[in-house]
Amino acid sequence: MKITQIEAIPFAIPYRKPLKFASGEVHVADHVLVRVHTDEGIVGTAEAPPRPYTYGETQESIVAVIDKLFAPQLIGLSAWERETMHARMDRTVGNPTAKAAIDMAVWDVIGQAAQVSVSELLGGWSDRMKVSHMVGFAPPEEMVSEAERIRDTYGITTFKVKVGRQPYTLDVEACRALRASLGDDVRLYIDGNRGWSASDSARALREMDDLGLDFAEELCPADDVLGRRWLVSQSKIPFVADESAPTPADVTRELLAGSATAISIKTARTGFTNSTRVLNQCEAMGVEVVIGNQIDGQIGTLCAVAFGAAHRATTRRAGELSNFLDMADDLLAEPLVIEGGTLRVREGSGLGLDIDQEKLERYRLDR
Ligand code: MUC
Ligand code: MG
Repeated sequence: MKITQIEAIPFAIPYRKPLKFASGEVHVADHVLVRVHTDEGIVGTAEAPPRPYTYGETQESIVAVIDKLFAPQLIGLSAWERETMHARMDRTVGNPTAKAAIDMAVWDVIGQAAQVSVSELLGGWSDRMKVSHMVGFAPPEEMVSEAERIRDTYGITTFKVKVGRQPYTLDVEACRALRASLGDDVRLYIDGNRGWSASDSARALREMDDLGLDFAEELCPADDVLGRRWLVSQSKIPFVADESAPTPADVTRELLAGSATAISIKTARTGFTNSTRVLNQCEAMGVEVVIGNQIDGQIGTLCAVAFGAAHRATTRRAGELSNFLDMADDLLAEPLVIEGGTLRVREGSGLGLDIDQEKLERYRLDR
């Protein structure tokens, strides 16, 4: 089963409600649909979300690196030759979401060929995950009403609160308001996207000590090397590396350096192959993980839940699987549904995703 073509199709779907956080804002899902075609007629699909503030990729750069470098290096290989594919893609540094989308689309091909769901191939632990919702920057009362709406509509009871604003007390106030109105039955944790200094992070954590936060993510930059270690060494809750640990090697470096004590796994940047490596590393080192969200659309979310549900360690915490709720539309023929705070893996072989062709024609930017 040989790879005959790799398509990189840019598309744009607006957000009904933009997501704002310390390192950026997302108003439009300007993603790239990746399709891997084979000579047996099987087509694998995934999506790559450009996050210039996190990885330096843009929609144009993702299309260019796939069209000009990856597709010519991979066409002609058997879809089973995944190590060779990665060795060839890794000749090019960076470009994590472009590589990850190809990796996941190839897994989709393999699942379809084997007539097994990718989630079962990966581990088959469960057919669902509990969902955590991300609450972006807004005045505290709006953050509270958003969390209440999400809880009441979808049954979601875990919230990741974006922090990292100046002054840090604004975020402390928002977290306090969320805990006061949602009560002790919900789980809360925070993500600073490197917005605070190490010392403000330490102050904020102290001032929120009574809020029962589950963990804290990227409060200050990992590049503030000693400040970050100092902060992590005094944190009473697990400290998650997200954008500072986008590769298996970075995960090792951050953990061994004492710059993190837990890891966010995002299939959007490590695909299924390197997410498995990261998960295995974390399990072997006794480090907790959380399934993160790269502000994925429904295709990316289906990939994240396929991986997260497949493993015991990733189902211990709710996965971040709900950002797509804020998009005005999407490309899946059958939209994802979150019910009772849970998202299910798609049944069927491969990833089980069907693209609505009419919607693709409407939103694609290359015609
Ligand atoms: C997150 O967890 O940080 C925002 C920036 C990014 O790289 O991912 C999102 C969510
Ligand atoms: Mg994060």
